[in-house]
Amino acid sequence: MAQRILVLHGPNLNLLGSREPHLYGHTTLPELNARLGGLSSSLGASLDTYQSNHEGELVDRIQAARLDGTDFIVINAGAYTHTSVAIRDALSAVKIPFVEVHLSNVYQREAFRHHSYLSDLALGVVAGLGPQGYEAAVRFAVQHVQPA
Ligand code: CA2
Repeated sequence: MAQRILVLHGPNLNLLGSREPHLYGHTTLPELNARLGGLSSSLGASLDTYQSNHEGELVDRIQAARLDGTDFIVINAGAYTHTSVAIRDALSAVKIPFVEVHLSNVYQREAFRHHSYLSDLALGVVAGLGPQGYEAAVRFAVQHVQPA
C-alpha cells in the first residue's frame, strides 16, 4: 500500500507568494502543494494537503488523520508553533510520526519564534530552507515509512 503523507499548513500560509517574499519566497501555496504532490507520486506515495487559519480546524484535521490512514505528517504550524498546546496535544495523541517545517530560519528572527511547542515531539525540524525544506521532509517521510 502506498504511504499516505499529510502536509499541514497553519495560519497565514495561504498568503505565500503574495506578501513578504524576503521572508517566505515567491512560491504560492498551490504551487508548493503541486510540487509536493508530484514529488510524492514520483516516490510512490500519496499526499494530502490542508491549510487553515484556525487552531481548532488544524486540531480536527490531525485527529482525522488517525482514522484516514495517514502514515506521516509534515507540519508548518505557522505562528501556532510558538503558542499552541492544543496542536501539540493533538499530535501527541494521534501518535503519527511528524516533521516540523519552517520556511524561514526562525532562529535568526525574534526570540518568541525560538520556542516551539512541537519540536521535542517531532522526528526532526527543518527551518530556513524555504520550499526545499518541505521537499526534504516529504523525502524523509517516504523513506521513514517504507525504508528502501
Ligand atoms: O517560517 C515559517 O515557516 C513560519 O512558520 C511562518 C509563520 C511564522 O509565524 C513562524 O514563526 C515561522 C508565519 C506564516 C506567515 O506566512 C505568510 C506568508 C506570506 C505572507 C505573509 C505571511
